[in-house]
Amino acid sequence: MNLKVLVLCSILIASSLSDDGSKAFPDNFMFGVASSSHQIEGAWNEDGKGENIWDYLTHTKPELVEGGATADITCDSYHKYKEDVALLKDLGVDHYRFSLSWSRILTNGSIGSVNEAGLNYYKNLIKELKDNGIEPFVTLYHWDLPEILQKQGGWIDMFIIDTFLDYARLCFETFGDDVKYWLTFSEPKQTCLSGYGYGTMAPSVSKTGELDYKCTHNLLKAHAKVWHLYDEEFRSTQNGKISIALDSNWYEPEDDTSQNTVSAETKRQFSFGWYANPLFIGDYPEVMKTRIGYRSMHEGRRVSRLPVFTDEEIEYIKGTCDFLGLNTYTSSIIKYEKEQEIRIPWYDWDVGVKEHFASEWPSSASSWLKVTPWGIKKLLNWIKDTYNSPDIFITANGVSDDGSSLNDEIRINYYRDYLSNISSAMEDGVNVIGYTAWSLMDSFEWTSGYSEKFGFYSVDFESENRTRTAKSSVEYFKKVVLTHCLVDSCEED
Ligand code: GBE
Repeated sequence: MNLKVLVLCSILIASSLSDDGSKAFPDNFMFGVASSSHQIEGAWNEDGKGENIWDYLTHTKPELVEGGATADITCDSYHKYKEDVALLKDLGVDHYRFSLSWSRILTNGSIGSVNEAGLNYYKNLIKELKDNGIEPFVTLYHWDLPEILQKQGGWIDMFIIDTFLDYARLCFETFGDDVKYWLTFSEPKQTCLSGYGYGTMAPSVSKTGELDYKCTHNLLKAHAKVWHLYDEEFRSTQNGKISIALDSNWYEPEDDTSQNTVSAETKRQFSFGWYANPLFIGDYPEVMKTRIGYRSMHEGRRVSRLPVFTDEEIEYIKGTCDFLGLNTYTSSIIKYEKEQEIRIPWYDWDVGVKEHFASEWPSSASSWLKVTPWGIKKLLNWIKDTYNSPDIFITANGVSDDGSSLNDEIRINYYRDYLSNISSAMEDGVNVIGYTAWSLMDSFEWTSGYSEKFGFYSVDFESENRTRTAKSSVEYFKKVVLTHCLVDSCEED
C-alpha cells in the first residue's frame, strides 16, 4: 500500500468515529501523562531518602536487571522537576500522574521517621504543577516499598496495613488540599504476583500460589482502610476522589467454542476480577474460590490457599473506589487446557488455561506488548457489563520503542488507534472519564533496565544533564489534547 492510500484510509477510519466527525472526546474529558517515583527521580540516597526494595534489588542482584542497570540517577527528576513540568506544560495536558516515594517521605517507612526534605520535594512539585494549571494525580504506591519494611515481611505480613495507613494519612494531611485525584496502588497484581509469586520483580520472593494470594489479601485490606480514612476524615474538606489502578490485558478466546469462551472468562476473573470483584461486587470471584479450593484440597490441605474474607471484611472492602483506574497495554489469546496434575502450587495452574500472542500482531520493543487496539474496546465493554458501568479513568496506556529514532511512528499509530477504540467504546455507553498516556519520558523500566522506551520525550542517560528531547509523538499528542479529537478527522473537517 502506498502512503497516500494509507493516509486516506486512516482519515476515513478516523472520521467515521464520531457522529459530527469533529469531536471524539467530551470537553470535560481529562488528558494526561504518567510516570512513577522510582522510575524517574534518582537521588536514591539523597536528603534522607531511605533504601527501597528496588534500590536493594538492583544493588544486590544486578544479574536480575538488564545490563545491571540501577535507578540511582535515572532521569534525575529529583533535581529536574521544574524542567519536567515545563514539558508537561508544553504538552498541554490536564493532569500529571506521578507517584510518591514512601522511603523519601518516611526514611524507614514508619511514621516516626518523617523526612522534611522528602515532603518538600513533593510540595514543590505540586506547587509547580498548580502554578502551571496542571492537576496533580497522585499514586501512593508504585512498587517501591521501603526495604526495611520488606525485611519485616512486606506485603505478606499484616503489620503493613497500618504502616501504609499511617503513610497515607501523612500524605493526605500534607498534600490533600492540592490533590483531587488519589490512587492507593498502581497495578497491585504486579506487586503480588511478580513480587511474591513468580519472584521476577522486587522483592523477588518466589512462592507462587500462596504468597501472591496472601499479599493481595493484605493489600486489598490496606486499600480499603485508606479509602475509609479519606472518606471519613478528609473528603469533606479536601473534596477529592480516591481509587486504585488495576492492570489487565484483554483476554480473547481463541475461537467461540464454549470451552475457550469459558477459559477466557476464567483468565479475566483471575487477572482482573481477583481485585475488581472484592472492590466492586464483594469477595473474590467464584471461579477463583472454586478452583483454588479444589486444587488445595487435592494437595492434601485442610484450607484453601486463597485466604477467606469475613462477611464484615467483604462489606468493608466493597465500594471503596470512587472510579475505576485502568492500566492496559495489550491483549492475549486464551484457550482451554486440560486440568494439570496436582503437585506443587502454582498460580498459572490455578488459572488452568493456555495463553499466547497471535503471530500476526504487531510488536513493540517489549516482548509482553503487542499492538492490539481493538482489545481495549472489548476490555472496556467487558468492564462496563461486569461491574455495573463504573466511571473508568484510564491511568496508563502506551507503547515502547527501542530508541533507535526520534521519529516514533509506532507511538503515534498506537495512540491514534487505541484512542479511536476508546472513543468507540464510549459510543457503546462505556463511561470513560479520562486518559493517561504512559509515559512522559523514557525511564527505568524495572528488570528491563533502560532497554524499553515508553516516553514522549527521550532522555540521554549518558549525559550528566539527562537531556530530554521531544519525539515526533509529542506534536501528535499535543494536538489530541488541544482539540479533543483524533488529528486526522479534525484536519479534514
Ligand atoms: C506498567 O506495567 C508499569 O506500571 C510501569 O511502571 C511500566 O513502566 C510500564 O508498565 C511499562 O512497562 O517476562 O517480559 O513477560 C513482563 C504494565 C513484565 C504491566 C510487563 C509486568 C508489563 C507488568 C515480564 N510485565 N507490566 S516478561
